[in-house]
Amino acid sequence: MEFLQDAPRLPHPFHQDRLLKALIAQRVPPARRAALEADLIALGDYACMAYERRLASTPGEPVLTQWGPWGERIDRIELTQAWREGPELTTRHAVLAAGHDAEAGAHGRLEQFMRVYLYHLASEFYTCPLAMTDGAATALKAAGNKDIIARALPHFLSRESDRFWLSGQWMTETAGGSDVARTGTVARRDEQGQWRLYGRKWFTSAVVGEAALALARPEGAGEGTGGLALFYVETKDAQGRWRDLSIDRLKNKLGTRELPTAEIHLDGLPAEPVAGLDHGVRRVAPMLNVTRTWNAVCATASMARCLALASDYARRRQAFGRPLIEQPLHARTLADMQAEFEGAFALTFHVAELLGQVEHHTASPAQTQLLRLLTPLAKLWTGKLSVAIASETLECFGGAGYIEDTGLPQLLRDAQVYAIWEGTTNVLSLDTLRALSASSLDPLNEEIERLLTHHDDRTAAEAVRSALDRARAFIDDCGNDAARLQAGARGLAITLAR
Ligand code: MFK
Ligand code: FAD
Repeated sequence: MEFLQDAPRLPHPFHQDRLLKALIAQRVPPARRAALEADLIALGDYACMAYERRLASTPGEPVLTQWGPWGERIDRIELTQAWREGPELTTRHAVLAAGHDAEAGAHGRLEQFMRVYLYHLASEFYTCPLAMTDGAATALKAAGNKDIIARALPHFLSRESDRFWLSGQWMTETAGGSDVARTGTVARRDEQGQWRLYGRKWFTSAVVGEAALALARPEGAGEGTGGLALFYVETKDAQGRWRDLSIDRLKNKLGTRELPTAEIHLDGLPAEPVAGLDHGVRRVAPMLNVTRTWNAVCATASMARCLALASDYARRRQAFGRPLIEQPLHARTLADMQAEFEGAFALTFHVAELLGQVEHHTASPAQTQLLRLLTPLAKLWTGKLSVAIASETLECFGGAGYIEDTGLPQLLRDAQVYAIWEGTTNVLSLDTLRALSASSLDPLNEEIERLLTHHDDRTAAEAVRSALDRARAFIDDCGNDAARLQAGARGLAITLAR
């Protein structure tokens, strides 16, 4: 009989996840575990179902229809099945709302990001607009505009799908995505005093969202990011029709193909300033830091999926007389990947926990500073590592890893986005310098010493101390030479992250 290779099977993402269970045991109060685990099991079940469904059918993609049968502009987008299921599933299991749950307090963020971690791969990047909605809720709370908070947050944080709204994050334009100072979108008051936005946004990922936070320059304002304002917009009228915006096209992307990322024109879209008419970047920063945390969690979830499949396959595939897992070099390859992944997992969930502590004012000043530093580090390091691990995973499957209907190539294509959006590796390396320049390294040292003493791991303690010493020496050595400091920023950031 002809040989047929056993396909890899996906272990249950919650029941079989040793790291996640250990994290719950260590960091989640016993009284909160049952409710959390019920949601994690349900999201794990959904992930298993989605994995089988993906293999059984051709993956879907969103479709934009711009014109109706009689010539009217409609810009209707049909979404994939996972996207249609997203609102009901994620509100039921509080994938977003858990992070803002008053009862959970400082633990809310950790519990939320465990849900995100289990849901992400099944979501077909519905997590992207969820992240932006979470970021919008966080930025609006920080800005303190009572009217907008009262209007938007009951929707953004809803646990009922029919009330739930998604928010976009409209920053990138043709002239600049990293350098948003080049924003060309203009805000102008109409005769009734209503602000309206005019311009072109070049990448809008939650184009189906009901709201967005958008950067625009009020007419007559100065140049640079200081002259930008942050605006809150609602995209649809009471009948569900687009208000004063048109969708030019959906992007034809390397990966994240189920995510409808659009180019749009704003043609007088009504808008409200979130807080004042300047310093838009400062005001959007809380959103950036939250979406960067989501990015790190989702990149880590992609690594977990890669390792789960590669490890399972290594037990099913034979070469040279034994299963791959019994070949010392293959076992070593997987172990190296696992070690890198576990480091990324620890870093990422430490950021998630710190975020909750800072938001609930239970963090020390040193922990607050550590969060500011670790957020770009976690984002940039997991972004890069997820591509390396996805690439190695494909190789672990040999030729099968290169073949589309195994579903494996998509892991690599999708991973490439984590390093690009929400600040590229270089931009986040420079943000690391920004975070470091805001204060000295001493409180960081103290906090890291405290963590390492707690973990009682001398080798790790020495490695971290030596990385910090090297970072400090490099910064001191650069003195006022900004060009040298910037040129070394990526090396510095990656050393610190690892
Ligand atoms: C599935 C996974 C989920 C992920 C979903 C992702 C969806 C994808 C959506 C997107 O990609 S949205 C677009 C994301 N775009 C970016 O992330 C922009 C990248 N560029 C930067 O981050 C630049 O560094 C930046 C635009 C911030 C540079 O602007 P500036 O004005 O030249 O910087 P400047 O003057 O240093 O900073 C202005 C203020 O912001 C300063 O505060 P002050 O006004 O009080 O002095 C900075 O301290 C503050 N700031 C900047 N970055 C900050 C920050 N504050 C806190 N945290 C930060 N990260
Ligand atoms: P550029 O800024 O032109 O960067 C090009 C290169 O130059 C990069 O390698 C960068 O690291 C490097 N570089 C830039 N400045 C420096 C510097 N000072 N020093 C060293 N190197 C530097 N944006 C939104 O606003 N909303 C969205 O919903 C959204 N969705 C997206 C979805 C997808 C799938 C993708 C791919 C992008 C999305 N983006 C979105 C856009 C994304 O945030 C930008 O593409 C990203 O911030 C980079 O900007 P850019 O494309 O203009 O590249």
